[in-house]
Amino acid sequence: MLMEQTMRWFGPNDAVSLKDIRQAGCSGVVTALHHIPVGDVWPVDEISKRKKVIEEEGLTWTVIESLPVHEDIKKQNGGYLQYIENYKTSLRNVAACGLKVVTYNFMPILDWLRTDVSYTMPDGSKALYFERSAFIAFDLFLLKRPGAEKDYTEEEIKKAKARFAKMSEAEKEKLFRNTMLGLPGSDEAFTAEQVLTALKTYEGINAKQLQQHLFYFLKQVVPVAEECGLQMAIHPDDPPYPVLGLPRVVSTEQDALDIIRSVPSPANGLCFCTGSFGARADNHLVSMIQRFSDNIHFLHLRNTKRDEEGNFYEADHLAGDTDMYAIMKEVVQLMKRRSISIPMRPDHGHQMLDDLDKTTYPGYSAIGRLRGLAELRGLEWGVYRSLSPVNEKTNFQD
Ligand code: DNO
Repeated sequence: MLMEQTMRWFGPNDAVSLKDIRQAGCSGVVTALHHIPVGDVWPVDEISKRKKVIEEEGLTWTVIESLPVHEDIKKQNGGYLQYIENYKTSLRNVAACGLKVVTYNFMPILDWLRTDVSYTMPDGSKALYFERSAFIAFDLFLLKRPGAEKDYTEEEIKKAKARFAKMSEAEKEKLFRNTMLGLPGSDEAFTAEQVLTALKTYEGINAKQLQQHLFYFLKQVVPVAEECGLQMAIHPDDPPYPVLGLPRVVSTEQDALDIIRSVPSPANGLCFCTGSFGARADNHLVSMIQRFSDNIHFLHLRNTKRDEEGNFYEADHLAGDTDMYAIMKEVVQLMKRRSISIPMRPDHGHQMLDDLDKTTYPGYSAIGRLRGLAELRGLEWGVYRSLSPVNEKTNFQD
């Protein structure tokens, strides 16, 4: 079996249409009800309405990305018990509508973070970039997070100061805007006040506690997911280490192992994002896929190129530090062994060609993702055929 090929779609307001996604060669989309406030129940009629729109275009709603977890659940305060109940109801509702995979993350306050969402590559396309010195400069001199200096070495602070001193006002403004992008699917950027206030609410919550809060949440919701035939898939932290003094609990192989062991169940799994896990040199992706093979319910395939200073940019899908051939081979073998098809999406893509003049959500322009998907699809097909008897399959579309 081959992977189920999908793309993320941000809903009816997305500049990339369902038709575009279908023409890129996808059979499904990955989406969410972004208009429902985080923590509220997803009602059956809203889910079925969205599902119908997708199916009318000849696609399936393959994965929910994301059913977001309310901040109170992460902090175990305020209305967290009610929010967990709401989450369970949403799970039951999405299952009743025939959906199967639910992605979520447990990153405090923010989702993925970059310092530059239009970093120019040598070929003129634009990539997402995380530059450590620029990030430290943002933290110290733009956000002005109280106590931030404690998180960095003297050397790092010196470099960040020098980096900041060389920035023009426009560059500073861009750094601020890019770092404070809102949550996926939202056009509303964070303000410094919002982030500083939210950061305060995490004071006193260390990684151990955040992990306990995650396990508590999983103990509550995984049995419900299992009972209604759903697979939960936690997305790793991006970048996979602490930022802005916030704890992180989904960054390493050990983190993933602890999560899976906290509630052993086929419903308790991972969204295996090669881009997020791959931004750390100590995450050995192929052996992680082998180790977690029974619990990988969704794949984000993407590549990053790191340097010794902790900077990374998003490389072409087959370039960068991650050996995509080795990953693909492992996944193809895993799917053969388990007789399953795992949904996959090319995660992010460079902004290129006609898309350079369009406004799309950073990382989610159509043509760059189409390129990534096409390369990954060809790679998968080549690996699949090379591991199959010659007469087993002759055509990709069969
Ligand atoms: C970034 C995405 C993440 C992901 C969430 C899952 O492009 O992979 O935003 O959707 O973290 O909850």
